[in-house]
Amino acid sequence: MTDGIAMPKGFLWGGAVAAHQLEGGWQEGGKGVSIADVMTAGANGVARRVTDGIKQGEIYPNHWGIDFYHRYPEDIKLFAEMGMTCFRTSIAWTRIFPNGDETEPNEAGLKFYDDLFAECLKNGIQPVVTLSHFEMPYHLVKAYGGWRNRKLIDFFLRFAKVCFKRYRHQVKYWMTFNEINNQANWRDPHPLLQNSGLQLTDADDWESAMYQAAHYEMVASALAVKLGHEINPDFQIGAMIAMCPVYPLTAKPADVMMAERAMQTRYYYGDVQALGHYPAWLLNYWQRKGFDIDITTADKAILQAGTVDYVGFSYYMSFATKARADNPNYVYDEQHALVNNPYVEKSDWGWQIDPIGLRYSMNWMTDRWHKPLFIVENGFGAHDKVTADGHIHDDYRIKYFHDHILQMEKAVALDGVDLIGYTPWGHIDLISASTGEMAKRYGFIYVDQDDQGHGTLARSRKDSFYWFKQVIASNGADL
Ligand code: BGP
Repeated sequence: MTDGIAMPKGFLWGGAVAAHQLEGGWQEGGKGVSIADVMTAGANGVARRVTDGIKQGEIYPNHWGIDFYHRYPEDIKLFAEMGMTCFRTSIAWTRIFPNGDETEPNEAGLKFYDDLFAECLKNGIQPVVTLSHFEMPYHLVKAYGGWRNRKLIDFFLRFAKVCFKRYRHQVKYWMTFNEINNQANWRDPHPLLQNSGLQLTDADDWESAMYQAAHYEMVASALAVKLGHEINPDFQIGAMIAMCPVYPLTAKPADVMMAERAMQTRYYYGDVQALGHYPAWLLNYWQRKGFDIDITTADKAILQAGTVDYVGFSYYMSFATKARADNPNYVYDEQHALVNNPYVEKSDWGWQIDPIGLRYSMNWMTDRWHKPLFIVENGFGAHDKVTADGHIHDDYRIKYFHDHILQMEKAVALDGVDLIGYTPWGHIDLISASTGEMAKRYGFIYVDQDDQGHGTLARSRKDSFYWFKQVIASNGADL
């Protein structure tokens, strides 16, 4: 179709991954064990688990990823063939500080990213880097209790400083914590552990523990923003928010209020990171609950001084909610507050497909945070089939991207949203973060591997590869 609207000159088109979901090589080059390395495979509705260290007989798909650690030169050639001008990945914290609390970094790990970024730049692709993407050193969980401990701020800053200094000429766009708000959304132990390294016991009040951990992460993020600008004033350092707008199921005022509270709860992180302070409703809520969150006067100044340059976000789906009589104060608890939205379709994994929700979100964030935006994840996880002709005809993925990119373009061209770029998630098939499956594929590039890690690992181009190539070549005009 040719209904697209060209993006402004210099708009970044790329793809996005995270180190632990594709690199493999989990014990190479002196790498330490990350939280992702002790997460088992899930599948068929069975959730992933975090084991206490590496256990015999368990499957840990992040150990092998798609072997990008060894194959990246070949993969980057394919990215360049597609026309990508940027590539979002993370720096595995455990390659640089294997345990997280060392004072000196691991040179072999730093060298790996020297080479990776050089290979990208050689191919006309600028790296966009997330510092922490669900892969903190496992040792920091065991020895310090993860982000419930203020000491983590220093460990993260040391890691950030080493990366900022080492790659100051190769990387301009950075993000501190991937989907920092996810830990508050799902309100179950897995994301809390995955993102914040919180191993909760029955004695813990999970909710205040979560707010405390998030606060330390946001202080660390704000300090990193300030430090990064000192190291290179041209750095652009962003937040990274998982954006799933929550709609009221009906126009009943109580449903609208519930949806508003859902948005406030899911996105207060953006308020803190972009505006530099906590919103009134949350301070009031903590007071009513009797939560005594450790927030010092110095912390408040740090948050104010370290607001982000832009807001990176992932967008996959929207949600809907409604008020309940047993919840008169509109407390948002995501596990119990969401309802089916009859107006949108769903993926095989139940993720609601809502292209207009992307445009809506872009408007909402622009109005609220007044920062440039960067879509650093968007995509369609699906079961792909290699057909008799040896190809993957993923017209469903093309349709998903067509519809979302069109809404993105309207937000820029018709609503005045300032957007830096667009990096579809998992543009090369990789290990799913939530399920540990290989079968949940997002890529334009197919990787021959199954959930058990069997396969040739050969890469091939799906139909969507050629489609996205033409989108990039036309700067978004030819969808
Ligand atoms: C986001 C994460 C990614 C990624 C993506 C798709 O939440 O930032 O790491 O994996 O979602 O999710 P999944 O892999 O669970 O399908």
